[in-house]
Amino acid sequence: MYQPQKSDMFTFGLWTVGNPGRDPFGDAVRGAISPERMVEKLAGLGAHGVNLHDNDLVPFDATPSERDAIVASFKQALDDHGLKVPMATTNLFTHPVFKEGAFTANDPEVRQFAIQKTMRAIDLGVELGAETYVFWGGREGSEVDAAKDLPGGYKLFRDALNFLLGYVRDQGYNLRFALEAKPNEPRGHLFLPTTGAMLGFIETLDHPEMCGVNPEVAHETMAGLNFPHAVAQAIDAGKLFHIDLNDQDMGRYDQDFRFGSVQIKNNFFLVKLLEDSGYAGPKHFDAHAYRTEDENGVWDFAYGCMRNYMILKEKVQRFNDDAEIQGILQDLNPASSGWDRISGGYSSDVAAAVNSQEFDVAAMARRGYQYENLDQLAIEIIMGVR
Ligand code: GLT
Ligand code: MN
Ligand code: MN
Repeated sequence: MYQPQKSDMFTFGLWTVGNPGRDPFGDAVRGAISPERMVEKLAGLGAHGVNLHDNDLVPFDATPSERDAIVASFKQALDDHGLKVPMATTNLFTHPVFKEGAFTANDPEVRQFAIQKTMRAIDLGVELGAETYVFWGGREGSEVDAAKDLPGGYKLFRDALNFLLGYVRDQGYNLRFALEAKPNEPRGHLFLPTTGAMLGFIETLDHPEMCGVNPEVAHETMAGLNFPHAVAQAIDAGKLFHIDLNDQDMGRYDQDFRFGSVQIKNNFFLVKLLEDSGYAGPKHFDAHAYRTEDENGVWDFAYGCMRNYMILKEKVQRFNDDAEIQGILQDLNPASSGWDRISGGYSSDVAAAVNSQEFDVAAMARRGYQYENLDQLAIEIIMGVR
């Protein structure tokens, strides 16, 4: 019942299951796993697809013929195991050339190189079948604000994205951009730190209709925000193009833990939001196994992410089918012809009617809302006793 199927649309990055466990204080603890083996193992576990940065597959300094051989072998593995590449992205953060930024670097040569690298990575992603292209500005930010024209940084980011939107249109690619926010790490302060900030920025681009967001659990939580609320705003705006699932303790570094391992209640409401809204895109686990793990632990981690989602999805179904809970929710949200007049839009007649309306404010203020009862019922479902 909790066994993931390809139709569940679970995906992993090559950089996630391929994470060797390096951290700022310690070296890699696991050896490299070939992309072909990752494809085979993920397909066996029930995943739908695998995502990648250009350099997860093709090394930074590969020659064109080396690139073609690597891509051909990877495509063969995808075909052999029926796995898709729904999303691709560019690594604009590992190489030292990007230490001061990529699209927002002060050095215009670095910015042009970042554009060239991204155009080539877009070509690679499209060649592999990607329909979503993620932009995570890992080095776009600052520690030393004295060195940066801050509004100018936003203009540089916009100019780069507008140019790349033009490139995608010129090539006739079927590709949408998904912008991913993060408050900090690896820079002291990253530009566009939250999903809400991204949603505002998108409307300033040349083709906002081609751009949405890729919110990540860990990133919003690092900023002390409630992740389901951020995702809700993206859904409301029609901009939830992609999602990065993982888990995270509030107030910590970017932990990227197994989905469902930390904030069970928030995870439940996140799955409820995704399922109830009919989100049909990939559910990407941007997470990695603990540093304690060998390769077997990596596959335990990957299976656990998907299994936890499936379990929470079944809990959501229970919540939605629970007559007592649904009765309370109906009481809490009564239909109202009075409100319908307001949501139907402004008119001077309705304004006059609302102005002369009489309210029993004391009775309204005395009302109880049964939230203790409702929340306890939700908790009992999540804890498996209801
Ligand atoms: C990096 C980052 C992620 C982004 C990836 C896309 S790379 O691992 O921490 O949150 O989604 O560039
Ligand atoms: Mn992260
Ligand atoms: Mn991410």
